[in-house]
Amino acid sequence: MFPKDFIFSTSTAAYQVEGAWNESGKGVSIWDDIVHRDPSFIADRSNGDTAADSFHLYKEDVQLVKHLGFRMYRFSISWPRVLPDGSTKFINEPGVKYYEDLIDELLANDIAPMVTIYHWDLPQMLQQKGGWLNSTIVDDFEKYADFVFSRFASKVKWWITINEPFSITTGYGGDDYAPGLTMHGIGDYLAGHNLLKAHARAYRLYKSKYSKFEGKLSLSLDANGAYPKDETNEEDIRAANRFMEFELGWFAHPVFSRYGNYPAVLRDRVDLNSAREGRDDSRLPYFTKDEIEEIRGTYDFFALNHYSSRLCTSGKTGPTPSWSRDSNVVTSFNDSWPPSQSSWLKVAPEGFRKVLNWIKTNYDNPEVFVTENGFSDYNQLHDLGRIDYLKGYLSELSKAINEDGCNVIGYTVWSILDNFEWRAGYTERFGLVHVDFNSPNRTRTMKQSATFIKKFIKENSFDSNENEIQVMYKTW
Ligand code: GBH
Repeated sequence: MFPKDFIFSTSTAAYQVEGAWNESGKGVSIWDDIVHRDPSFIADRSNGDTAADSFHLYKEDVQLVKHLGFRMYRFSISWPRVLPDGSTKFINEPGVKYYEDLIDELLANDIAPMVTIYHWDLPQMLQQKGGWLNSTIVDDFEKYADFVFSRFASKVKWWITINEPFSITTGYGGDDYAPGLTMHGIGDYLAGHNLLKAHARAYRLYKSKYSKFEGKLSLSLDANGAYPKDETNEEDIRAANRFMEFELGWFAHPVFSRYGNYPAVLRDRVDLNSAREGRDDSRLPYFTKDEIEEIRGTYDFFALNHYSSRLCTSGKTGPTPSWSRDSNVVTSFNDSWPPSQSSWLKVAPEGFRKVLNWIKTNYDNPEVFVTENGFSDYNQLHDLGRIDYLKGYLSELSKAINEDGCNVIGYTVWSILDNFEWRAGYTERFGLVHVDFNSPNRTRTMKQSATFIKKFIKENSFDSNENEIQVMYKTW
């Protein structure tokens, strides 16, 4: 089903699995801050203080990754674990050592590390001066990235600067994530602007200072698939494309398109709405010509996080002002799409193929690495929903590669382990491996999907799996 050198990977993020939130000199992040200050921010009032305890159990995690046959492991570095107040003035060597040990353990087991430099756990000290809203964050991030490269570039060949800038903006414009600000239609665009600049800085720094290590860099962009609500309605077709431009194009166009900068439809709509609201300036900041050039082309591959899809029709929704109001797209789900434990995640595998083709068409068929894809259950070992999901999404991925000519080089399951699912706490579980969060040693147990994926990776096909899954289903 997949090319010979295709890479299967699996992933986690620091705050979601490590725990040890105040151990060995670690500083406080915006997630540590919000879960302690406002427990009601999290569905089950839980937090990541201990999480899956991967800070202590990383060797066990590496063995699980290896056992399932993955050739790569994507994890993130906690900024405040290595630089407690965010700046390079204070380096927390025990924190640095944790990642050195993890990387060495992976390499000793023939697993390539893919390192995410920023997966949402901003040092609280930087949030105190505005976090991603303050343009000084661009320098702070560049220095942090420089530090990370200086310590790890000789061993790590795959880098993600920033995970899901779109999701990060919702922490400033929609209160979905820390820091939980609600500057709809303003804070989100400001944060997005600085996130793009920060990514570009880190990328250019690597190319000028560390290129001898020949690493590959990108930023992970999250995108839903978009279906016109009525496939025959011209306006719905335009709405679906507008949704793609607003969610994915917002960050992809400046980096991956031929001319750079924000997508025209985003620029035009936010400018127009801003003027209508009587503002002097657009809520979406402008890049200078130099900035457009600095950001354009800062990638070695396209990193895509994809989970689900939306039906799109045009119409007003959300507060004024807001990103959703600006998009003029109303989204919904098709009733026929099977649910997961997450309200935002319905199973629509063809949407995956659509997104891959959209990237191929719009950005000149770049190399794509799928850096996240996965399904949430509700604390199960017999996770047949996840097996169906993976089957569906892997099939569509193989069609995108083999029939459509999309240049996809790797695929990552989110996640190897059940972990702290941000605002959902431990109520939504994405692991191939179950974690007992009530046991002091955070017992790990393989779910049925772990057996499924192991066999699939080994045989590069579902064929023999088919029978086995049915047999397993019967025994249970
Ligand atoms: C990823 O985000 C993250 O990178 C990862 O850390 C996370 O654990 C995983 O997916 C599963 O969530 O509730 O309607 O406001 C995926 C993209 C975007 C999905 C924001 C949830 C909130 C939608 N996410 N979205 S809603």
